[in-house]
Amino acid sequence: MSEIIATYLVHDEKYPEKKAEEIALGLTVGSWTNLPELEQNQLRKHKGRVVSIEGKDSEREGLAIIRIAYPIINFSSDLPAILTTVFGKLSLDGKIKLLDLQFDDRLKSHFPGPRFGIDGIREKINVYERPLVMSIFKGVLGKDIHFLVEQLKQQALGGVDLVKDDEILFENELTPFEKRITKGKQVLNEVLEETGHRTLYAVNLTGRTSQLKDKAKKAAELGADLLLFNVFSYGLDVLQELREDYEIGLPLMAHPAVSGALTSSSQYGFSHSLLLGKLLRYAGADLSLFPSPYGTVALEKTSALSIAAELTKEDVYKKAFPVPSAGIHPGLVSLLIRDFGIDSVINAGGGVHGHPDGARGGGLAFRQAVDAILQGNTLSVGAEQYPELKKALQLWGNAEVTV
Ligand code: 1AE
Repeated sequence: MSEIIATYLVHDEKYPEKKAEEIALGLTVGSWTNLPELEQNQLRKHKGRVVSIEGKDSEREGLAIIRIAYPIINFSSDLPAILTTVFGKLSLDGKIKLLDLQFDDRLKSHFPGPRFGIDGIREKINVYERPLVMSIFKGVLGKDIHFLVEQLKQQALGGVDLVKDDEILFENELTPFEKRITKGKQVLNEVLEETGHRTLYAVNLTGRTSQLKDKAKKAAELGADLLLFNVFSYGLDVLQELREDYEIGLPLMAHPAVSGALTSSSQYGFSHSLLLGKLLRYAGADLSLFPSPYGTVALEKTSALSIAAELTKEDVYKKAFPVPSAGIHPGLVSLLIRDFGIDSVINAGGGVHGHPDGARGGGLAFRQAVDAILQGNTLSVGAEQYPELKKALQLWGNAEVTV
């Protein structure tokens, strides 16, 4: 029988065996023991199965890992149905965290994975041998399109590969969505002609859910490069809808806004690897942003690495880019490359715009830091050769490691 296996961490549970049986029964057929034999037989194929219980003798009393298998005949093959089955009412029932979901091949066939993935994004910009560098618009609320375009130009002149909208930039009269795409495209083409460097722009897809697909199609018609999407404000299934629409056909960059409310507790919610890694990849994100272990909004290193592992491990789906973010500056580049490898995106807002030479200087400093590390040098040695990198390290410091 085809099943999905959910792994839970339970706290303060004196009788994990009992809890596991309650879950297996309660989230599937409910109470059935008093039903007539015929009905019991009919319900048997729908009943959840306790796969394992670990840590029942744990010294840390009450902490256990429980695995439950749910028959896939119980739900339709979509994330809303799956999540409601495995973590619907249960998410409200005591100290319980959903760590992982194991889909079998039949169930996986209902999920698209990234349309482009790491290889597809690399092909778009013809960059293969290094991490990509991304910069974020900053301070654009209340500013007009000329300001935005100039900021985009400066970032691109610094040699970054991607520029993303700030996730808090929504539809507005000064910098409307369509104008951002057309004017952005124009200036990035000018930079391409001038420097030979191609930068892609991820425009923030926002607004009511019912309008998203039409807006995304319009973006594709206008020649947008990528869509940034605040997926956790909408839901994973909305991301999947965007991914599966061939008329949209654009790479999707998933922003983690709101996800902290679902992942941060050690006792409740989802694991980081499941929500920001596995499920985003299955639903179709090409890039997943998450807090790095070193910046201003830091994740524990094991959590950040577990997200990256889910996005990049061998699977039937294309790999998605890990984008460890928040408070990133050039002095962290050696750590980022050591921990996330070259198949990652180094992403910074303040660390680009706050450079003494402006956004262009900030972009250059990041690219120089990457070059220095990949040439086998330390950042300090790179700084002797590159003035912009030197200024960045003087300003923000240098978490020097040998990669
Ligand atoms: C985890 C998301 C990071 C993000 O979106 C953002 O705007 C970061 O900005 P900085 O690099 O911390 O200035």
